[in-house]
Amino acid sequence: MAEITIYSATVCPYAHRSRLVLLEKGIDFELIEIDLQNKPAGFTEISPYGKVPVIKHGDVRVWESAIINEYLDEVFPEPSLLPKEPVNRAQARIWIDFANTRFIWAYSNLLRSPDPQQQKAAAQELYSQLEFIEKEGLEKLSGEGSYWFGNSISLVDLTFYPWFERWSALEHYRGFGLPPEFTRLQQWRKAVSQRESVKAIANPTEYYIQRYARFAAPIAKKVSDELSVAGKLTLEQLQQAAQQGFKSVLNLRSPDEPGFLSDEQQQAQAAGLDYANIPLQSSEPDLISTKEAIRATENLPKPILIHCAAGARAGGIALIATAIQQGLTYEQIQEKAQQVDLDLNQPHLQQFLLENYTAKQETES
Ligand SMILES: N[C@@H](CCC(=O)N[C@@H](CS)C(=O)NCC(=O)O)C(=O)O
Repeated sequence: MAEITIYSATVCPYAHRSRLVLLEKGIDFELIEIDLQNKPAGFTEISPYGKVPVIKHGDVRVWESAIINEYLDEVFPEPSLLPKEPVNRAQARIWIDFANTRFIWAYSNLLRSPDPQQQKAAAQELYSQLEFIEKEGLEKLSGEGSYWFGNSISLVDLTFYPWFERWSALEHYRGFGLPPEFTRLQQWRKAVSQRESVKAIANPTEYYIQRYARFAAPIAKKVSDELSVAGKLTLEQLQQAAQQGFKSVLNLRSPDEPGFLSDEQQQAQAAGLDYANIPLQSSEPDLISTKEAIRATENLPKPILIHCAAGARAGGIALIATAIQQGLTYEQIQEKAQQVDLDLNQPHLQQFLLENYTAKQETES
């Protein structure tokens, strides 16, 4: 039986760190892959925070990647992954803390933020952190070597590296490549990427681009906690919708529209989503179908992803349903449409507004 069991997820950079430490030390371990979207029952009995990584060593359980890594370094001391001198050990811990409290935060902010202004600020923040690593870390501590502390790999290298293996996703979604002016950092990334341990579990660029799509490229506009709106969906996006926590899909396209996915219902259901198809014309208002669509928004499990071809009909229905459910005023509907960039002139929505708001305004005046 393996000495260590690690509960991990391939996509997770924190678990990646601890797997690298296990490999660098040549520890015999068993890896249990956890599907984070569908965690096994009772997982919190193993992982109190419900997160990966966690290791089991006999009766001992350790969680939090940075703590796991130090535990492994103490229990399996060869080769040592912390410098010998207390002052350098303190330095190493300062950098591990920097990774955990500052660097990862800026990195995720840039990747996850949907707002271009926030992305700009996050990119600036991340750039200054890279500069800090280059000048205060690598230039001062690496000497002639390529690793953080010179010629020997340490916990600091393995702590940061997983985010650098995933840099292609940042480049793809945010156009933020690793700045070429940080030459030490470039050299460091290359040296670490060539370690046997790193190569043994490296994933290709495409893997990260695909897996990070759900954070970096939201497929839908959120109109309320219950309703979001999208244009046409690929089969992969249907699966992403399920991963993002949607419970059902309402398709407003007619089966004879070009590009209608004939097996969308089966695919949605296979991904665990409830499904309804209520065809709505895109150019003419249609009271009966609109009512049916609104009824579907009431009956389907929430949150619902409503979609059509370009998102206009879906936007109209989502706004009508939200207006009814939340009792919105005309001004509030206008405001919401503006916030999420939806078109108020969509025919079904126009008809609803005319019937409900103009009439009301007339009786009030
Ligand atoms: N501070 C933790 C972070 C671990 C973490 O956030 N893991 C994520 C995957 S990358 C997770 O398990 N998320 C599942 C969840 O939060 O439900 C560590 O260093 O181990």
